Amino acid sequence: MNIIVTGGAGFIGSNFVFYELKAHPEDRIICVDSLTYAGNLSTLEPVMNHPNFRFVKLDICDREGVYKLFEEEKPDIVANFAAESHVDRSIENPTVFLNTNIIGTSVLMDACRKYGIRRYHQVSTDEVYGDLPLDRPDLFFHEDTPIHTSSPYSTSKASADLLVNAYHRTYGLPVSISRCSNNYGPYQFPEKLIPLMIANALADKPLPVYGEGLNVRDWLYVEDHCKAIDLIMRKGTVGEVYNIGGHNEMKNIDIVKLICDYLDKPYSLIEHVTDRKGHDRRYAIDPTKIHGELGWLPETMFKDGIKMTIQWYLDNKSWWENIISGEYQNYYKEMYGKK
Ligand code: NAD
Ligand code: TDX
Repeated sequence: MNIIVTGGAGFIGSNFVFYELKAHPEDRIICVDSLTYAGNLSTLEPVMNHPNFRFVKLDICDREGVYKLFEEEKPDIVANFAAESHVDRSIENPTVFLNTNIIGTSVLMDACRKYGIRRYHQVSTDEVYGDLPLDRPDLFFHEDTPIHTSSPYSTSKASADLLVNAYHRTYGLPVSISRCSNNYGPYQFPEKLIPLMIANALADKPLPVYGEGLNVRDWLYVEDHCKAIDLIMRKGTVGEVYNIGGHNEMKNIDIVKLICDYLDKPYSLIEHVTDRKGHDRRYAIDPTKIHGELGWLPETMFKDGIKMTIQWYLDNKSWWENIISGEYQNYYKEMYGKK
């Protein structure tokens, strides 16, 4: 099969490309990425010369370019990972989120309609459900939990999900949607909580925790997410949504302390900074459906995954040191007012 993976130079997309080439050597992966600040071609270096891999630098909003690619490659499956993905950036500048996350999704699906497709898979997020109260540990997000978004990012992702459902109902497009909780692992851009804290702790810089650090996220190792998407896009029921999560809820402050412990850094590096506007309190996924229908379960325990992740950042300093220079420094100064 020919599989287009958009956003494959980013965090989850690149891990997915590696997983697909390993797990399905018979398939061909065409990676589409416009290489924004979050996309990094050096990540894909190990597979650049793989006979079943092609990289195409292309913006998913570029209709002409996308149609030309579909004509050339005749994809069987499109897995759309391409997105603006950072909540804080969406609060500063929503427009680019609306373009890529909504318009880009519609361009890809128009191409699928025009050229035909076996499956269009939309990689979505648990953030479309909004948040849960901190004092109700009995509540979880189910696939039929109403959409109730907080940030421009989550609203753009929810809008895309609604469009995907509309293309299924109106045009009969064979779609599926997955909504996953927070991922961690290798190649995550160090603006996100875990890699940011690792990079700062290694440099003995302050660790900026929003508010009291009591907000809760449900963490999943990236390869487990990739395995779930692989199953859904190949075997999941057309027209369905699948939640993906590992029942691994943690308070932000506990994650930051754990990273300090692993790196033997003092908690005095922790600095409580102004809270994120509209900060979602708790995310918690109920993954019963994907387990029951497709047999998926997370395989990586957090205690192992976080060790592997920290070790990866220790072993691959040049990867993240390169990308946190330049434009990122300006963003960081604006966010936290210091270097
Ligand atoms: P990321 O920011 O690391 O990577 C996004 C990639 O998309 C980058 O390589 C970027 O260059 C590319 N891209 C952005 N705009 C593009 C455009 N217009 N055309 C082509 N390529 C473009 O993001 P990520 O964390 O890997 O997230 C991937 C997907 O998974 C996103 O759709 C995100 O919403 C979703 N998701 C992420 C998480 C998480 O914890 N990171 C959790 C659930 C869902
Ligand atoms: O410096 C920080 N300090 C801090 O306290 C950063 C960057 C984050 N935080 C907090 C905010 C959140 O409660 O940590 C938590 C995690 O923050 P992020 O890493 O920015 O992730 P989050 O906002 O939860 O969104 C992530 O998971 C869902 C991804 O970025 C999204 O793309 C995905 O959809």
